[in-house]
Amino acid sequence: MYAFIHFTVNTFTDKEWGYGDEDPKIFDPTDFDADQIVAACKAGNLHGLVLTAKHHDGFCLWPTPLTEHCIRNSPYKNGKGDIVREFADACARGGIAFGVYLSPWDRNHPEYGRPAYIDYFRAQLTDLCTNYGSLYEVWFDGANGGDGYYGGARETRTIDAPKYYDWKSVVALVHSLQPMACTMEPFESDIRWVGNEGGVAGDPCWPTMPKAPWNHPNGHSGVRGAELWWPAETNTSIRPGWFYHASEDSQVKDPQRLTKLFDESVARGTNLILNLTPDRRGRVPEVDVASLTAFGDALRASFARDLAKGAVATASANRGPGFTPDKVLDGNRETYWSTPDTDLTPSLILDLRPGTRFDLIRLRENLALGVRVTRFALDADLGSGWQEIANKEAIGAQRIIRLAQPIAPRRLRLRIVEAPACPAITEISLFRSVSPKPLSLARSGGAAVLDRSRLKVVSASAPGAEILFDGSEKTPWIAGAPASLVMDLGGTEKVDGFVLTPLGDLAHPSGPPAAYVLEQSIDGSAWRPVQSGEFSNIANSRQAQNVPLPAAVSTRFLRFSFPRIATGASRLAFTELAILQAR
Ligand code: FUL
Repeated sequence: MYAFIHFTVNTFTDKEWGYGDEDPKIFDPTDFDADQIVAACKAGNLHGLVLTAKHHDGFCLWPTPLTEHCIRNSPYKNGKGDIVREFADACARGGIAFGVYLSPWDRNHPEYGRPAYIDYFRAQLTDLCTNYGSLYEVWFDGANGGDGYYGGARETRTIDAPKYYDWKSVVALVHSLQPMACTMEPFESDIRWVGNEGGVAGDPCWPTMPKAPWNHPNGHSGVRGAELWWPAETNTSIRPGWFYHASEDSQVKDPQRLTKLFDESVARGTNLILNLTPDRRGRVPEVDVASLTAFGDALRASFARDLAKGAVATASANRGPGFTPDKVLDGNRETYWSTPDTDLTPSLILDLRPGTRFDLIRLRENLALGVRVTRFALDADLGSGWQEIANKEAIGAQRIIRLAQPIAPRRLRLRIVEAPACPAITEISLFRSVSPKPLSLARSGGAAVLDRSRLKVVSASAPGAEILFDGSEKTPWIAGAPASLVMDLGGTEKVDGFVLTPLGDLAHPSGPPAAYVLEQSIDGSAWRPVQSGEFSNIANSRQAQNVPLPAAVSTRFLRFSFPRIATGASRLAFTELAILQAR
């Protein structure tokens, strides 16, 4: 587990994606403290940190001579600051690993989309890979191409990403400068995306993939036996957004939610990169630190003592001296229990010390010898014979099973149900989970939402738009793009924003809207523009889109237009449209 840190101009503009036309002067953290951020990571048991050295807006957090869109032109330390350096140094002091995120998409650069930008991008990468000590991960974001400032052109530029970037050579460049760094996420890189930004890995999540570009079902679950070693990293943010927004202060994932996240990522054998959002001071907000601390404390306490120690291990077979069943208890990840080549479905029994009560079971294979176990089962003998308590696919480097309740059986059995080769199990450990201390996270009441039952559809570009007011995030309105919708609020109301909820299912054949245009009318015939904008990152992160208006408007009718779809889908869909009322 390690941290993602999203911090840049967006922190100051309250956006998720900057357009690239920001004035560098807005980047001005008042109390930046990389040590505080590293301490927050460590409290949450996060052993490294990947910093957005440059996000899609192109603003560089290091004083590069290659662009003016960088920290040199900000008031931070009078243009003498270097946030990348401060993080690298703080990670070294704190004993955690350091990595960088460098967005390939650059909405600021005039040459984006043309060959000259590739030279620039590679020069930036070289800079980051040579001047900031050792990096453990270099993150290349898949979100590429679209509209942007592009040196003032303000236009849409599309690229054919694999051809344009030539990822193989980019990955080779990183490896030549930083031999220990893993690259993430394009095809040909070391680590793959797990397929959602909600922090959920497939169960199972195989580390192998076909030697072909990433696609959705494969990325999420991996493909058993496929030829490429391309393990998944699970990513999500501690808040709904990737960047800090004061409006999300009451939506920090609590320690129980972080524990679930652990179970759905780390326990399924993937790395978890958990994003933290430094605020305008340049610190991780106190509530997030409190949640991380309670989560980290519980995790450390849960895994502090292996309760399998002292058990007696026997097995249906073993490969001979050096491969005996007791190897799963010796705490050494190099030694393992194995069977003769032809014995593919053996079992191993642990006779536990009386009173051993546990609810977490950790299994590991000796990864150097491959991912051998296809399916396994766990049985417990609670005094009346064997009872199956788990039946799963995939062990790999780590598989943690959490039981609904702690149990105290006399014996525990690992049964290999299916495997193409004899197993090589290095560890079976048992733990008793400690629940995180409940936190009273201040949940503000949130904005007032206009009573749904008063909303009426006056006209819409596709039938069935009333479903947007049914309170269910499962039932979409589906339309062609461009789409539009006129609604009657039932009377004149003071409106100060709206919330559009996309369909959560990334595999659904429809796609969410990429942008909106909002107009208002008192009488339903004379219209005035209110605001337009993009739903940044909606394609990958299906969070509810909370759109505040700069000032409240008094109106009876609202007209929403959705000019295009955020994905390549041919139909547009979303599930709810709530109107926020000024208090
Ligand atoms: C996405 C980006 O578009 C988001 O802004 C964020 O950086 C996330 C980690 O990756 O693709």
